[in-house]
Amino acid sequence: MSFSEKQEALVKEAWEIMKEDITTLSLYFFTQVLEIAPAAKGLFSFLKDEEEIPQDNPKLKSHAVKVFKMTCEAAIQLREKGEVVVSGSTLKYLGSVHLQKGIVDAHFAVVKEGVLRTVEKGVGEKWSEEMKGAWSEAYDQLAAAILAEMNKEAAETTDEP
Ligand code: ISQ
Repeated sequence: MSFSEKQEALVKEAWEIMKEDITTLSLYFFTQVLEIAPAAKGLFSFLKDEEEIPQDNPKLKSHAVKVFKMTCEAAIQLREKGEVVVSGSTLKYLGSVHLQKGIVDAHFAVVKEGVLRTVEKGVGEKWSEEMKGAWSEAYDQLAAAILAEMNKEAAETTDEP
């Protein structure tokens, strides 16, 4: 899988704009995902009893920022590192937690839609098909890396006597 210099530049351009308003955009990201898939509220202890998505819940805010920032940083570093690198966590942990929550391919597609909608909102008139392509590719590589860890852990668990 390749990530071109142009794609890297587009992802970085978007990040420079989005980082100014990271909390609002991260909440927008989570809200989008939970609007597409309301059942995903059940995945989070701080959301499972909520009807509406609370915009002022500090736990939600900090988790949303952590996840969205990590996604952006993985995209920014992709070309330089030549692989998905996550900061503030490890791929092994992400594989393990998603496996434990019963996450499957289709869930990653929902979160992808949330990421793309958020970047579109964040960058405004800078949004383009090319920028969408760059974020799609970066996201697909992050999702593939997490899914690979999930499969690895699932295989290890099954192998145990
Ligand atoms: C899981 N992983 C990343 C982002 C998410 C956003 C909303 C719900 C679940 C999520």
